[in-house]
Amino acid sequence: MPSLSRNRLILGAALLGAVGIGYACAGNRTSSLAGGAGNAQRTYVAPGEYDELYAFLSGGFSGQVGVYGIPSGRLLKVIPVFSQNAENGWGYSEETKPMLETSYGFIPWDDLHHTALSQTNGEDDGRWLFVNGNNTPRVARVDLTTFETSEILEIPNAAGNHASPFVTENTEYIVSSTRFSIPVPNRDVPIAEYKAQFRGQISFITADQPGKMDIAFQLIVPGFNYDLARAGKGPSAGWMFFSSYNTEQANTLLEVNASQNDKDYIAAVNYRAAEACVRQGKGRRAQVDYRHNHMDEFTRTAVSERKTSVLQITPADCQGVMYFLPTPKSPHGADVDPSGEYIVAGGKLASVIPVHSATKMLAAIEAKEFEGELEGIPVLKYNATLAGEVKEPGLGPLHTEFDGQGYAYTSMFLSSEIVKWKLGTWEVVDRQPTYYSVGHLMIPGGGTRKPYGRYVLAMNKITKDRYLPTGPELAHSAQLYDITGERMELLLDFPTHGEPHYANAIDAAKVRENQKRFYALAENRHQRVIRAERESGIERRGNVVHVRMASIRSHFTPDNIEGVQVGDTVLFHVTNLEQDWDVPHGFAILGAQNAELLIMPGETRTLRWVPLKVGVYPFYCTDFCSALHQEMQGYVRVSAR
Ligand code: CUK
Ligand code: CUA
Repeated sequence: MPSLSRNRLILGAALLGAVGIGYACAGNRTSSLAGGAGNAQRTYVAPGEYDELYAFLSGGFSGQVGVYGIPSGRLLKVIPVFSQNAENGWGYSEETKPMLETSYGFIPWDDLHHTALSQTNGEDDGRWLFVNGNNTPRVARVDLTTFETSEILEIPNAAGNHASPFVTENTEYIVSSTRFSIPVPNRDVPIAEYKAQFRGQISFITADQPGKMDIAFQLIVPGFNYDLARAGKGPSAGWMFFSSYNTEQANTLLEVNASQNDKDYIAAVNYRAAEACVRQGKGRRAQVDYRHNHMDEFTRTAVSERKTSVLQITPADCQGVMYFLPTPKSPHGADVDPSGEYIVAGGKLASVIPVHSATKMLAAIEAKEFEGELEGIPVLKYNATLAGEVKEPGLGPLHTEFDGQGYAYTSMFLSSEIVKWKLGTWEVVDRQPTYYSVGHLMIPGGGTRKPYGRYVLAMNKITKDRYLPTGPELAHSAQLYDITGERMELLLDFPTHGEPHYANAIDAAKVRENQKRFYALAENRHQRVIRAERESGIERRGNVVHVRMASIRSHFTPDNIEGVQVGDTVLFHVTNLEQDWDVPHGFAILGAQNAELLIMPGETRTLRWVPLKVGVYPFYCTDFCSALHQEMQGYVRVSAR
């Protein structure tokens, strides 16, 4: 046995050496385990007790969101957003399919990177979680009373919706910008004409009315890359700050490197000025094609509507809408501290972390301290806006969050660590290794006026030897640190669902009490609802057979169905008649092409089935609902046409 564990350590060290992760070594692993027993107590949530926080971790290429309890790291739920999810029939039931419609057709997948909680007065309010779809540009709203995706908006003139969603102080807007510049409107042009024909685009999306998300206006900007952003507050209220690079407008990164410029930029967008510009009638409506999908509250059926125009403005038409703040090499994150005074850039190839001052920026704009302009957009002087630089912080600074106690925490991708530094003095005061290459990090409320603080969560890009291996594909990892003391302390590693890029966490008290327990049957306005078993029945219309079915512990009505023919389209509209918390019923039939249904109490869900062969087909409840769950079943007879 001893030789086995020793071999594992040696193997681990060899693997790490091969990928060049300098900070990680067997020694580090051992020391991180040293405080184990005490740390275990701090993350232990006793049976029957609740976690302190809900954490929402993006699922990356899974298209979903993982909901975890903090500090335990326990997975509570996976919320499908841009995905089909067999677990609850999301994207398979007829009611949910329209949520995944886009102008490109039905797209049941996306790459979900970033989360943003709704805010009131700059604080997380626990109403909604917004997320982005990176690939086919979309943003979505998740309702935190149901933990269900309630709305998806496609974004026209976007390609690669990485820079989104960023929420403003009172959820007036969520903001999204395109990662890839493309021709606007998109058309057939030579790629080499990038500079002349390609444009960037920043969308301000109204978000405070559920079911009514839409593009308020789009700012059409030069074809640079615009990436991560934060809304301002306090002295920077009314501004958004984006990291921005590739101002060379290179269309290939093979020969012309997008990082050849010594400095890139933070793009500062004054959206109050943009609103004024729109009010003055300086926008123009452009023809586009995009979709808005939302879940109707009473029919619990998704509606997908096509939209055909969008309001656009440009910096040239709207003076004072946009400025560039020079920032060392390829900034990635652009984060605003709780006071709204400091804008921190993560220059991933830079050796310092530059911090801009909102007050100095406003004064510099007033005094016109410009070093030039880029396609008509003023470029401020570096020293005119700079508040300070964190020197030699580590390698590869990416993202910064704040604890509300005057400290900032920056993730260091290349040196695999979190670096804690002090706002104002710019001194590094602590650093702790991550296992391994950390991307985003998250402090609960860390992007708000009032951080909850207490913890920082690292979301790592490489897991290597942290967990039991599971073949070629290993679990991704998150790591929880206690930040209540002077030094950060690693408390917990936990594997995640999909790849977490970013996350938010919120005091459980702001969400827990608002949970919907069931849908009132009396309010169910689904087209084929039944409110009692006697209303159930079978109706044929041409080749379509509608079965209105009741499910209640522990039977379906009807449970013997005849008269179905090969090639018919059978629609099982199953209403769950229960009016109690935690009694879903499931529904599946032999040969079902559309997975299963999971029907919440008081809800109606529809499974579409086309039988292809004669025979007798059993159906049953898939969710263990009572002692007689196994008896909850029935038969459909399928005859030749
Ligand atoms: S990010 Cu999406 S590639 Cu730094 Cu928000 Cu990682
Ligand atoms: Cu209903 Cu099991």
